[in-house]
Amino acid sequence: MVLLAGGVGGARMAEGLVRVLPEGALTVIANIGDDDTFYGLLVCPDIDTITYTLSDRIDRGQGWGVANDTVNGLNVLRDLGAPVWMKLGDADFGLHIWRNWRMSQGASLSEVTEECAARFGVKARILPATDDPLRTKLITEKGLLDFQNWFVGERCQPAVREIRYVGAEAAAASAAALTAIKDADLIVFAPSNPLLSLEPILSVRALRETVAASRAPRIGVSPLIGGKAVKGPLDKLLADLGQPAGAAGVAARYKGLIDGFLVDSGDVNDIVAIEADGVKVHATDILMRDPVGAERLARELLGFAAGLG
Ligand code: GDP
Ligand code: FO1
Ligand code: CA
Repeated sequence: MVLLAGGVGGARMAEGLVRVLPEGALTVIANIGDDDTFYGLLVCPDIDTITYTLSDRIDRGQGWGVANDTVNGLNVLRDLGAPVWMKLGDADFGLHIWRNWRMSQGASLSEVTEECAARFGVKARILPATDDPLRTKLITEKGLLDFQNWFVGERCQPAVREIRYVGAEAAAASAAALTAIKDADLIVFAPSNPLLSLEPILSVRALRETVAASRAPRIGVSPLIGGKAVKGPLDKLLADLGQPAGAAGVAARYKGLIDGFLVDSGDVNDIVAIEADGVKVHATDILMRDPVGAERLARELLGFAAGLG
């Protein structure tokens, strides 16, 4: 089974699925559009959020970073006059140093991601969408901003006019990710941000084409409940860009790529529009309050998929 995933929404869905599926059955294909370099170190927030969640290292309150992490390293960087708006904790720095060390020895991002997951005892395969650079950039009222600059540095405030996935056209899909999609008997679109997490993955042409051609059931989960994001800027972003809102707006973005879509029980008014596109809808409680709630949603998703199959 394949899960296309961003950070927090993707990681929660992954956590539910690993609790239900046989060990080794889940491959998570992660967004790398959020990646950036800090102090010369490549940082991969979505891969790391998934890895930390599935290894139970995650700071659950925050949704990213390592639980109970300290910021001694960052404080030294501040004393030295470096910019410190990105809160990289000490334990998190350990992973970034290791990743960069392994890559300086010639390992690919796919290799280090899989190696890290194995060492941390993650019971799923985690793969970046591509080993090539692919960066989300936003054209805003304040000019062109790198993703983390807009998201963390500017707290998502500057209105966004356009989103670009720089490097997508030249990026080759991860070979392992392509094989996983081809072999999958179920493809799930996590309740991730479509614009900032899943569309960067799908901007890698071969990945999109392989999902489009798959005969397996393909199911999305809405990241919006009552038109509002559970967390993050998705609702504001859709409004800024003048894009269709709500669960139906998200489902429409995946037209031709999904066969089924999970919406919240309160969003039954969206069902007619989604089913008009030939997508079957299942309405339920789609909020994952904790790992047990995520497991419950994963079971419902698998039951819905079996009915579509
Ligand atoms: P990010 O990379 O950390 O921003 O995470 P993702 O792109 O994977 O997920 C962000 C989206 O997850 C947001 O739009 C949230 O609304 C959505 N989300 C977070 N938690 C939940 C949840 O429990 N249920 C659902 N349905 N969506 C969620
Ligand atoms: N998000 C924040 O809002 N503020 C931070 O200081 C921050 C630091 C950070 C460090 C490591 C990491 O892996 C993620 C971090 N995030 C932070 C989250 C990051 O911006 C993600 O890209 C978001 O989930 C948005 O997709
Ligand atoms: Ca992200």
